[in-house]
Amino acid sequence: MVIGGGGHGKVAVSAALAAGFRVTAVLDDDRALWGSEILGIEVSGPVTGETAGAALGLLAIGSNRVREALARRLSLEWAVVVHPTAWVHGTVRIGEGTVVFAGAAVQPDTVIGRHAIVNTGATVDHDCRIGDFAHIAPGASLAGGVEVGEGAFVGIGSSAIPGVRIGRWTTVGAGAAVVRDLPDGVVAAGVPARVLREGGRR
Ligand code: JB2
Repeated sequence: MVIGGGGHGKVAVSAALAAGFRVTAVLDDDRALWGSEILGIEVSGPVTGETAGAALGLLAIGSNRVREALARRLSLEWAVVVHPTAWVHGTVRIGEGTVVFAGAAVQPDTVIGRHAIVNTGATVDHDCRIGDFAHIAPGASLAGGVEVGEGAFVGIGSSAIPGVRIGRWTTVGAGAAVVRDLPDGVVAAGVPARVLREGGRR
């Protein structure tokens, strides 16, 4: 059961199917989507414990805050989905509900939390720590030993040098280069990345 019938849901369904899961339904609260299909699978709703039933679930909504809220509200068993073209070393630990999309690479001894996203073609080097509900966007590159806090969003094509810490619920803009630690809850962008705004959340 994939929860989220938007763009992220579509990529999540494709990854789940490629990984060999049987996707029986896509749930969404948006009535306008009910009866439509994602990759041949019907979208229905609303999103409740009852509609999800006893299925193995996957939260497939890009917003880190929304995934966090739904994970608290729904008590399902959550799938871990790794696209078959992603390369994940055997020592990597991945929390429930996390997805690793096509072409991503995750190197030894990295730990990824729950309901996180390692998006298409992202690379996560050795000994990284990625928190619950974090999102490493397509093509982003984390060097060894990088820490990404809970709920942080690391934007498309950005990079982080070895050992830096990206704070909880912090947003890193597209193409940014993180060369020093970023505090919790900020928006940072640029090369090198500078804090643009305090209190950023997504
Ligand atoms: O609070 C919510 C909520 N907010 C949005 N509760 C519940 N139950 N559902 C919510 N949604 C649902 O998530 C909406 O009804 C909508 O169908 C879906 C979000 O779809 P959308 O296409 O707007 O975004 P997305 O999250 O699937 O994809 C975004 O993030 C991805 C990572 C896009 O920016 C994609 O391009 C991106 N790849």
